[in-house]
Amino acid sequence: MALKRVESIPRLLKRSPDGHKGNYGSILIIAGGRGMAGAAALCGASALRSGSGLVRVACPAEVQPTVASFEPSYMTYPLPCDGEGLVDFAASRPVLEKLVQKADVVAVGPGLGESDDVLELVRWAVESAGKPLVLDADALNALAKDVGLVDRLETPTVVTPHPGEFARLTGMTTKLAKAEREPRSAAFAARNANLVVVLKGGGTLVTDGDRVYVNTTGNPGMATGGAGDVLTGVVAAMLGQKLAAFEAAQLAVYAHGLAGDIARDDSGEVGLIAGDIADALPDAFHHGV
Ligand code: NPW
Ligand code: AMP
Ligand code: MG
Repeated sequence: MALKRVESIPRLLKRSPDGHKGNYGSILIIAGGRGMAGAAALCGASALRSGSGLVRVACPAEVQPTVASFEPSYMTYPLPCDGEGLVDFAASRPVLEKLVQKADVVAVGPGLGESDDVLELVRWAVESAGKPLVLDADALNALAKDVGLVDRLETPTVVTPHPGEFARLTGMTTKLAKAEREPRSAAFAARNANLVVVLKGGGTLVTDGDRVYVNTTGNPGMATGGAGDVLTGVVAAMLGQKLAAFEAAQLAVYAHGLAGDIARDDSGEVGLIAGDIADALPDAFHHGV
């Protein structure tokens, strides 16, 4: 059956005068690793800049002071890690079990690195967290090792692969993932009614298998390390503000691209870095969404 094309952009509800931080989403981000503290920080800061009420970043203990030093407005939690700065899942599980109880949304992946423990972490998030999920980057690389997990998703879940990650997830070449973006991403999303796929790149696609949205914002200046880690935080923030998964993903990619366009208008494409996108998010939400 043909995909229904969606063009209108959902909006966030206007904030109530007596709103408080508990109303706008408690986000748990599990991210970061040796040399990739920035991925966790960009994700956490972007969730805050997209309206989240509270953001908690759980990251390997080795990088926690660094992640904390980037931004005072989120909380950070050290996770036991191995000698390489990678999450030790068995030792981290009790910490994560406590944190997840306080969370409305859980985002997993940016900068976690690759290890068997990341797959254990993703299994736990899918099978036990019981909260809407955003899976990105190394969470997707882990998922690729046990892709049948997507058939067991029981909570709304947004996956945000770039074409390379999508190719790993589906076992196809990056070339094919790019050439057949719509049917391939829609077929993957159709595996589970809880699953929404955001296939990134110029003209990012959002699909739940029935509907597709093709993003109209963004520019090639956003082809810069960390831009995707920013998006993960934005998607989590939209879910935390009570949008359903498809609409959350749609608004997130639109606002993220718009922030990239605002940053580009300020300083051009060449020197644009991911932090500029995060910094432009408030403007995107204030003036453009
Ligand atoms: P190629 O070369 O074209 O065949 P990886 P990553 C492909 C963290 N980061 N269209 C492309 O393949 C992340 O969060 C941390 C087509 C490319 O070589 C992850 O945890 C940062 N192909 C980790 O690093 C900032 C595309 O995929 C390959 C494509 C690894 O993430 C950086 C690279 O992908 C980074 O975000 C496209 N649009 N985009 C930090 N400051 O801490 C990508 N590809 O191997 O998954 O590596 O995306 O850099
Ligand atoms: P990642 O590869 O995970 O860092 O994600 C890159 C982010 O930048 C995604 O949100 C992409 O959609 C966006 N991006 C990368 N290249 C372009 C492009 N040429 N045009 C628009 N957006 C892009
Ligand atoms: Mg990425």
